[in-house]
Amino acid sequence: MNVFPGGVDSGPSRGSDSGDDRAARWLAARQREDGEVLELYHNDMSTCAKKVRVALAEKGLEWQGHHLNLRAGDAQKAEYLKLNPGGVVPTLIDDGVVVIESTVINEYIDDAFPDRPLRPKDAVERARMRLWTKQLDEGVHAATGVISSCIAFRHQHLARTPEQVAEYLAKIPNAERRERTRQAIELGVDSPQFPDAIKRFEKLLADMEAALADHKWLAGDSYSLADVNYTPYMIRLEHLQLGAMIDKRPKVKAWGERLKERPSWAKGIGQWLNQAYLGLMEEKGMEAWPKAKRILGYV
Ligand SMILES: N[C@@H](CCC(=O)N[C@@H](CS)C(=O)NCC(=O)O)C(=O)O
Repeated sequence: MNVFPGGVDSGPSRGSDSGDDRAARWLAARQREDGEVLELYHNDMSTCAKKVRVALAEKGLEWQGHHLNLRAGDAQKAEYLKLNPGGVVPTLIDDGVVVIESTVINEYIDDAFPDRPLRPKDAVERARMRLWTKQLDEGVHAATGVISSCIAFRHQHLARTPEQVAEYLAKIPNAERRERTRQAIELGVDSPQFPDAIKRFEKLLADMEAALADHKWLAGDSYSLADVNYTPYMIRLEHLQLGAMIDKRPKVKAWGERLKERPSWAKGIGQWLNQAYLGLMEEKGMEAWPKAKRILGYV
């Protein structure tokens, strides 16, 4: 199935030939004896897409990518909406089966490809893992969208014509997300949503610091989907020049460094970094920091 024939990308680099990569290819080949290739509809800088790319890398799975330009409304096209009615990335296709919602996709990947498990065996740790991933879907991801759009991404929209922006907004299927996005584009960091979104991250990081005082990874002693799923959100804070929120928490900072040392970081995030986005987030993040700092009460 190929919704956007022109948009097929090559997926993760196959250039290097480390022992890790050879093991990964062997594993992928073994798991896909039927010849089927996983397909991922994604975007280079989307947090949710990064989340799934990191999980696929942790599993050593090969995949074929279809890269969508979100600002141009690729995810709002009728063909794509048949796969993902919310008009968002990512979407995974496994042997013709369409799986949406990044948290669900990552659990699906762990179920369908049980080698190198990403969920703790212990029931308590597994419950903790789900409490972390649940929070992402119940506010933290939305807060990321608010912060990212209010600070930086609004400028990508504002560079387009008012008619294009109106069309983009009108095509957002979810009314709440449509309104959040409209306010972010029109008002930037003066959006009424901005302060609560920043504070949501402050609470999240405080909770993480407490959890990481007790164990090495978020849910316990083993690396799990909790760590996978939050990896892109930590790097987003850094890109938006909000790294001071992490720096004041030594355990979160050290955990963030451990995430970056894993080969899945380079494969799922590092090699996809888009310089145009990075430049915009850096410039606009520096402009927004004084306001963010005031909201956070940092001196
Ligand atoms: N709950 C969804 C959220 C997905 C989502 O919000 N994706 C964003 C990128 S991170 C998107 O595709 N936005 C569409 C747009 O910007 O037009 C999931 O976890 O998969």
